[in-house]
Amino acid sequence: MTVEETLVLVKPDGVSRGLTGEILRRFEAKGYVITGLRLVHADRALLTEHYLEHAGKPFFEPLVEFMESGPIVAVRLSGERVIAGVRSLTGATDPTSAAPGTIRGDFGRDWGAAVQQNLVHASDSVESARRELDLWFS
Ligand code: IDP
Ligand code: MG
Repeated sequence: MTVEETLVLVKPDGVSRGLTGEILRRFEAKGYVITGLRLVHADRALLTEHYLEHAGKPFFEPLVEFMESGPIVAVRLSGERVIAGVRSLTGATDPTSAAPGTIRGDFGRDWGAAVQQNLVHASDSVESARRELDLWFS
C-alpha cells in the first residue's frame, strides 16, 4: 500500500461560481485528506510552468488567460491511490460529455471555449503530482 499525494486546483470558474466548498466536500467525503490549502492569484510564469506539456497547442494561450482571470484554490490531497481516485471524481476533460456524478459532469458546461472552463485540475501521474506540488506548494 502506498500513500500518494496529488494536486487539485479549483479553477477560476469554480471559485467564482462558489463551488469551492462543494468540490472539496467531495474529496473529503471520499476519504482523502487535505494536507495543504492556498488561495492563489497565479501569474503567467507559474501557469506556463504548470501547463508546460500543452505549450504550443492552440488552446494554450487562452487557457493561461483563463487561469489568470481570477483566484484559484490550490489543494494538496493525500491517500491511497489518491491520484487515480481524484481523476475519477473529477471526470472527463470535456464537461459536456463528462459522466454525471463527476464534478465536471455535474457542474461543468460549454461556457466560453467549449472544453476550457471545467472547474478543476488534477494531477495525472505520480511524476506530475510531484512536479506540480513543488510548483504550487514550494
Ligand atoms: P485534463 O485537465 O483533463 O488533464 P488536459 O488535456 O491536460 O485535460 O488539458 C488541460 C486543460 O486545458 C483542460 O482541463 C482544459 O481546461 C483545457 N483544454 C483542454 N483541451 C482543450 C481544448 O480543446 N480547448 C480549450 N481548452 C482545452
Ligand atoms: Mg492534464
